[in-house]
Amino acid sequence: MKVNVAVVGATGLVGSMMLKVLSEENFPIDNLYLFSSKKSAGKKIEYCGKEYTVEELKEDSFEGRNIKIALFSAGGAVSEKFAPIAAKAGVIVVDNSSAFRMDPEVPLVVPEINPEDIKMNKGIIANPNCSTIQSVLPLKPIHDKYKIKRVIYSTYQSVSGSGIKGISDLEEGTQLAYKYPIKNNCIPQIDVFLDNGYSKEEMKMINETKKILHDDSILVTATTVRVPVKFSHSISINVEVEKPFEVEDVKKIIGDYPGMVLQDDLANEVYPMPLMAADKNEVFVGRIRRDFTVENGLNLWSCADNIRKGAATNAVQIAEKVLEV
Ligand code: 11C
Repeated sequence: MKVNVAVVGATGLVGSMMLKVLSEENFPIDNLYLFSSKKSAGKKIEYCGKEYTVEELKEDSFEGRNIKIALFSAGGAVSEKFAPIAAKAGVIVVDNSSAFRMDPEVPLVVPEINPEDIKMNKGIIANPNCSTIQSVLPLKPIHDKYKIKRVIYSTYQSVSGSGIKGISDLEEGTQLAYKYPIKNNCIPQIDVFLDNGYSKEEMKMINETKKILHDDSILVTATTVRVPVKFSHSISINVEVEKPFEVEDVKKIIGDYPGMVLQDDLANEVYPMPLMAADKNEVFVGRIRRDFTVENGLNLWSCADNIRKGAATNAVQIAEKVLEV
């Protein structure tokens, strides 16, 4: 059955990728509606050989159009205002912003991990932060089998996480997205700092991990860093589990899990890298090895395209699940 679909923020980096992934997935679209701010309204966008005009998002944009699903990626303020309006009009919103992620009434979904949470939606489903998605995927089979006690994230995040301005800072040296030059540099600040000394990005990773894995007992800490890479985030993940494990088994359960590709062949110097993960929908995991400093410790390395699996692909996969339930 074909449905009417809207993309809010259609002219942005993630919005454009949402359209690309929708077409790659042959998403069953009847009518497509594209929305943006007033500034970008009127732009023409081609989708599957047909030209669409981007409309300015207004309070009545969702009325009388029988829109089944709206993918939102226009920032937190737009989501805060318009996602409830859309939900009230009967639309199911898949929201890529952080506005509703920690709302107990809103499911936070990685389709390979907790698709059943979609059923409890009241009109809004949240798409997690990009760094969280590619971290919780390898953690899920480990947690199911060995029960995770503690996680330490150290991230190496690409400039595309800051949108077009981040790419411009790397390629043109503009300093629109960051206070400091990003070329030849690493910036240990992603988003604003909070009173507890952590950045907002670090707290997103900490809180979203527990919510997606349905386990508040897991201890999580994070350091998030911007690096001069265009696409794909990389995360070093240190894990401590309750039960003894064999490294080979951890490799197997990660390789067997949907949505992930195991790249771990030291003899041939094979491991995930952002350059190779870019423009792919999967999460690539490797460098899986024992952490000898604690009883049941493990180190691993995850790379994924932050605009695809970290944002657009995960949102479209949620939308596909919505049609299934
Ligand atoms: C970054 N992770 O790389 C951020 C971008 O909460 O969805 C995505 C922010 C979010 O800068």
